Amino acid sequence: MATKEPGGRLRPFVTPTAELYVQTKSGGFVPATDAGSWRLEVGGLVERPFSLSLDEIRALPAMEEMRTLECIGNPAGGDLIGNIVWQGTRLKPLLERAGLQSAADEIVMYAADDYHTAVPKDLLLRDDILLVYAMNGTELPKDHGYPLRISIPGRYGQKQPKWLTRLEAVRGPHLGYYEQQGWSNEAIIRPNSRIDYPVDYDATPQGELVVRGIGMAGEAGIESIEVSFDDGATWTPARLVRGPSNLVWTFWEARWAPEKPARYPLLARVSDRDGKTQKKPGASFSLLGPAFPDGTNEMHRITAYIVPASS
Ligand SMILES: Nc1nc2c(c(=O)[nH]1)N[C@H]1C(S)=C(S)[C@@H](COP(=O)(O)O)O[C@H]1N2
Ligand SMILES: [Mo]
Repeated sequence: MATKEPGGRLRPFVTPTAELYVQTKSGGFVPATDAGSWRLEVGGLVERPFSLSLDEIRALPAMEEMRTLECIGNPAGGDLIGNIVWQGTRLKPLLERAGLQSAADEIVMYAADDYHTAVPKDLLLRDDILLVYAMNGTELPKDHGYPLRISIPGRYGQKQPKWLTRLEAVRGPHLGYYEQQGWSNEAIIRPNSRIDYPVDYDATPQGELVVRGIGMAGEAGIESIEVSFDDGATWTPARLVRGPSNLVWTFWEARWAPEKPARYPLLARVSDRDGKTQKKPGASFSLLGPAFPDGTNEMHRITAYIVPASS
């Protein structure tokens, strides 16, 4: 199963590592991390601080899970999203080994590039928080966080540091690198979707088309994805191809036979199982884009440019 992307290439359900977007605060800068001397420290308000080498982490019980990663700055229809099979180990036993003091309410995650961000300690104590050392079956590449990153369900990438070096239990609130600049401190994934085919303004011959795209919601999961061929006046339910869990994007498709050659405004919208849905793109202007500060729930709008079949 694959959707068309600009240029007509097939988009695979699992994103090849080389095609995953890279989002790093200091542009292309990648901190030098020497696996021999690198350690993960667990400290702060804990009973028993300790640190582990990469080999010690790799020796812990391994687990793997497919999860979609998305940037809070991803605009409607954007490419700052990908779906990866991550390999690593569960964090929870390590936090239990350290013993969080009751005074701690947040855990700050520090990284080798001086990135930092914090989450409530109860979130990191969940069973499904992963320390990740491989993606799609191979060691993390340098730009994706070698040697270690963290995977936290339901949150945008902002809350999931690459090049992780230290977990520090604190009495919060601790505002992280992006949070200090006004980005959401929750960074919870909002319902979002993209239309991949037809391609915005690409001359598309009239006929029966299979309109395709992706949808993503938070942990609530996707209830429905609908597409409109008349800028939201009427909606058609799309057929969904779901991943193995709510943490994975959903592919969607809908058949459409445009009546005549014309330009049609297409919209797609996700509704999640908590009743949240997407809103029509507005005219509001923000210097940092419509995704600031909470991530966008605006629908992706494209113009399907339908031309006579013979041309
Ligand atoms: N250390 C560190 N971790 C980081 C970042 C960063 O700049 N430094 N950027 C975050 C953001 S905003 C996103 S969206 C994801 C992107 O991960 P990727 O580059 O592997 O796609 O990494 C997150 N983890
Ligand atoms: Mo991001």
